[in-house]
Amino acid sequence: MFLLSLFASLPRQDFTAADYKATDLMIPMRDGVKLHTIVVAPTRPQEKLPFFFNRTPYGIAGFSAKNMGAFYIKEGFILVEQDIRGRYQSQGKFVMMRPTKGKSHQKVDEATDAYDTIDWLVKHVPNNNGRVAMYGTSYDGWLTLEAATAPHPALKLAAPMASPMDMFLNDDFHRNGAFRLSYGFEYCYMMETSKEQNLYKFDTPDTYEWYLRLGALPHVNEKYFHGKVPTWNGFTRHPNHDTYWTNQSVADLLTTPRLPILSIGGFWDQEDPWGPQETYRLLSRNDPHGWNHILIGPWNHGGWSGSSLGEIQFGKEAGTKYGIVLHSALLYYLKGRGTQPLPAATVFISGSDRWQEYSS
Ligand code: PG9
Repeated sequence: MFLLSLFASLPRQDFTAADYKATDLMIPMRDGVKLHTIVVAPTRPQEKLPFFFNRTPYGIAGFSAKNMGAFYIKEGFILVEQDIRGRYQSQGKFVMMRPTKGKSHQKVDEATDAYDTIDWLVKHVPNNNGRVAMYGTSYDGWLTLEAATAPHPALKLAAPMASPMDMFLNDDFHRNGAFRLSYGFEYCYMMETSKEQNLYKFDTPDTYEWYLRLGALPHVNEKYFHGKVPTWNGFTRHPNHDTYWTNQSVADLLTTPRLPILSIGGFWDQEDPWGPQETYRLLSRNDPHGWNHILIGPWNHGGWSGSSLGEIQFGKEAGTKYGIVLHSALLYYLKGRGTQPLPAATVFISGSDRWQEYSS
C-alpha cells in the first residue's frame, strides 16, 4: 500500500515514440541457455517505469516502439518481448506445451524461464520500478498462466488471454475429445518442422479434398511426417485423456491466485473457447485476496478490439472495453494509479449488447 501511494505522488511524464530505444539481448537462464529478448524502453525517463512482458513461440524479430500501442508509449511502459526456448533466435530445445518441471523431472520449464527473465530484467534494465505485468494471447497466454503458477515476486499482474487449459477437453486440438484433424496436422507442421514458422504447402487450394485423399490417420506419418514431428506422435499415441494431456495443463496448479490475474476470453473463440472460463472457475474456488478476474466478450480468437462477428454487430462498446479494463489494471498494479479497477467478472451480454459487472 505504502509503495502504491508513493508512486501515485510522483510527477507524470508523457512519452513519445522518439523517446524509446529497442535493445536486443540474450538473457541467461538457470541452466545456461540464453533466450533472445528485445527490450523497448525510454532512454531518459524522469521516473522509474514498469515492465509489460510477453513470451512467444511465434518470433519477435524487428520489435520496436513502432509495434507499441499509443497507451504504452505515452504512459511509459518498458515493453519486453522474448523468443521462448528453442524458437527463432533463442537457444535450447523447443517442447510444445512443455510440461512443468515437477511433472517432467526437468530442471526448467516455461515458469522458470519467465522467473529467470524477470529476475534479470529487474536487476539489469536501468530505470525500472521493479514491477512487471505479463500478458499474451493463446500460446503466449498459456505461457503467462504458467508464469503465474510459480511467480517471481516482481510479477504484479498476469493477463492470460485465450489461454488453453486442456488440449484434449476443449481447446485447440480437440472438442470434447473429438480430434481436430486439419488444425492438429497444420499446427504441428508449422511449429515442429523448423525453429521458425513453416506453413504446409498443400498441392491444392481445396484442403477438404486434400484431407479426404489423405485417408486414415496413420497415413500422415507414412506419407508426410515420417515419425519426426513429436506432437503429432503424441496425438497418435494418446487418443484418450491420459497424463500426456493433463501434464500439459496447469489445472492442478490453479488452487489459488498467487497474484492478481485477469483472464480474457471470447465467447466465439474458434481455438481456445474454454481455457479462460475454466481458469477463472478453478481460481475462484479459493480467492482470499479477490485477485481472480475475468473479462469475456463477443470475440473470436484474439479479437479483443472487435465489435462485430461477420454480419453481427455488437455496438462500439464491445470493442473498447478490453483497452479500458486492461489499461486501468496496468496503471493500478504497476504504477499505483487509480483505485482497484477490476470486478470479479466483466461480461458482455449479447442480445442486449451491454457490459455487465459481477462480484462472482
Ligand atoms: N491456439 C494456438 C495454440 C495455443 C497453444 C498451443 C497450441 C496452439 C495459438 O494461437 O497460439
